[in-house]
Amino acid sequence: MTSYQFPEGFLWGAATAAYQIEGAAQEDGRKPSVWDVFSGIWGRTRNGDTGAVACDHYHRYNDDVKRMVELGIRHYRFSIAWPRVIPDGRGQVNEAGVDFYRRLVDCLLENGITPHATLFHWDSPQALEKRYGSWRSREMATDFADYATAVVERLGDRITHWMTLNEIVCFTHMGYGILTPQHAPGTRVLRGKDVWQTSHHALLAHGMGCQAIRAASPRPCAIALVDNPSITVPITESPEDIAAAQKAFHTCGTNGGIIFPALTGQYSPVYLEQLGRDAPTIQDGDLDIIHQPLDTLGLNIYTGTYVRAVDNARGYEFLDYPTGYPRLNMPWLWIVPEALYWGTRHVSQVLDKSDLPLLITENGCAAEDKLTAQGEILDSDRILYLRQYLKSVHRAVTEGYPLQGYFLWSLMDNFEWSWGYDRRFGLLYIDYRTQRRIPKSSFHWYAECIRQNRIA
Ligand code: GCO
Repeated sequence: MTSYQFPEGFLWGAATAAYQIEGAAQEDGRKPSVWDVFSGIWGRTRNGDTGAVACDHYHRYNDDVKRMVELGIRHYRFSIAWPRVIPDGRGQVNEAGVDFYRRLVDCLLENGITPHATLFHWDSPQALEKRYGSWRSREMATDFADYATAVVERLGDRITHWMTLNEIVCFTHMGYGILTPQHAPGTRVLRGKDVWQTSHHALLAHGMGCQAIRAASPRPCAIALVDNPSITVPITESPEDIAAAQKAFHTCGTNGGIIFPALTGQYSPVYLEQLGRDAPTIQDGDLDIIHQPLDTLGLNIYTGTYVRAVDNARGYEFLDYPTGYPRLNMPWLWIVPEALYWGTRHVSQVLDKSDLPLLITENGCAAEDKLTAQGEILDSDRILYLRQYLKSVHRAVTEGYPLQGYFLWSLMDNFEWSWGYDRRFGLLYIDYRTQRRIPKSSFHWYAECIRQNRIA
């Protein structure tokens, strides 16, 4: 019997992102992001929802930090909105926008909570979309680096944990496409290559961003990339299936073209071959810029893909989910708890980064939360999900992989991108009519895990 005790110092946290919670879209000099514009077009999001008000966290951050204290987290991951800090994308810094983050971070620090700031969680300034089509242009990378410099010069005295870009694939491959893209800016392009060029530019932005942060930080700091690789999970743990899952990690999702160049300095050769004419143009020196030393890698993992060894040219196959396979309240949210373990292990063994400290920067689920007549949310489904996934985290830690902490997505229900407010991922239920925060059962359960430093 294991008690699922975590080692001393294991870091427990929760995560959010600016556009999903802040609201105050037009306040204190903020100008529109691509998500304001995109969600403002009827039909792009469920019920026409936008982030204009969201959880009104901009005005309620004080109360939200109190909730964090009740929860017991000592680490909080949030993002900084580029269009608040540099409303036109480049040029003039809006000090009033920076001040919001000063207030927030001071409040966190006063409460013993370490801030982990993501510089970009998808809300790029609309001005740059107009100027050059955002990620379609290489200029986006230099503008991002300048924005990173502006933020770190101003906030680097109180923030020492930085994350560059969140989930490159989601704002490039989901924001640009040959068919109608689901994410902002929602740009149709002609060729697969055009899409791959956008993620290549994002990789460059990450690399230049790392250089900018290091140059601007007044204090020693830790820099992370946050990625959401597709996780291959061996259907059995036979040596053959494990080898198959490791091999398949290169070609699963977009791994070979995103996490591979970021961590190894090379697009995975097998993956490049598979891309063929869709591969991006890579200029001399790009890969060196992209491949910056990292202090931490952040992994966002919600699900996984089963793989088995077979006797074909590749030696593996991806398995479909059978009818009736359990999932939670998103079409892609298949319950595959082992993905947290295998994601961690693949970084060590497939990407050959066994010394790189890792954080789970997001894990959690949407459930069909309903308020009971007594005003409670009894989300035993979320607890079931989290408990299984945390066992997988525990296994990775116990086996000695350098996994240092876990951020639950999300602290509170929020604007779930094209799903609007229709999907709830929070530990705190938000009543959007009144902006009341109601702790769900999972909130109390997670608080107990943190208090005991074990899976409760
Ligand atoms: C991410 C997304 C989050 C989503 C969450 C649930 O980083 O994965 O940015 O913002 O809300 O993943 O889909």
